Amino acid sequence: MIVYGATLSPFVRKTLAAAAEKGIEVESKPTRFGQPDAEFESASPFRKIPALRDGDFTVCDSSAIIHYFEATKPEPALIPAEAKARAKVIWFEEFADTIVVGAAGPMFFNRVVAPLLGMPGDEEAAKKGEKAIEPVLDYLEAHVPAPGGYLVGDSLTLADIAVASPFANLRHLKFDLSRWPKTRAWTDAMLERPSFAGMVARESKMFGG
Ligand SMILES: N[C@@H](CCC(=O)N[C@@H](CS)C(=O)NCC(=O)O)C(=O)O
Repeated sequence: MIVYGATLSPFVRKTLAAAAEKGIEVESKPTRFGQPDAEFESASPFRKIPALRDGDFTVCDSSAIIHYFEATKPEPALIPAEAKARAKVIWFEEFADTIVVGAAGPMFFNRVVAPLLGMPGDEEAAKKGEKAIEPVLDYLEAHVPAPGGYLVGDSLTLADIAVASPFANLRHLKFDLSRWPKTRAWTDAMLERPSFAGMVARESKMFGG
């Protein structure tokens, strides 16, 4: 199986971490921004990352790909069967993908990605992200468990993976989390899991870390 897209994307990182936690072997294939790539585009018609190829089968979107992993290799389950737990997991995933990334994304794109691509960053948009993330972090501070614990139930789920993933981007941004110590401790512990650690270390090297 091939997963297309650079791990700097929180959606790609989330997908690769989910594969690793489930013991699914995938080849990670970064795509080049703005460069035509027929193989990738046949898996992702709107050029969004991540996309997946499994033989003749292709699909894009991190959630769709992770559901494919879950259906093809049910154990260990990252999406619980029990109704309330499943609903909470999907909520945390949605919260991470839209609310956390919605605030962290403009900071990361305009302060990190744009300079890497030789483009001017939009500092106004980055500053809006900085303001927007404060209530998001306040919410998480009230919900995260102690380091090593889980957001839903007593085992690792997609909720933990999805919420932790964009915190690697905040780390690359050197975003100061000292006002949210529980969130910082829990996300640091999550990003130290073998499913994330190697990826995040390779990314950090790009920024001299
Ligand atoms: N809902 C999608 C979001 C994917 C997404 O927006 N990826 C961004 C990178 S973080 C992307 O491909 N951006 C390039 C573009 O919009 O052209 C998912 O979960 O995979």
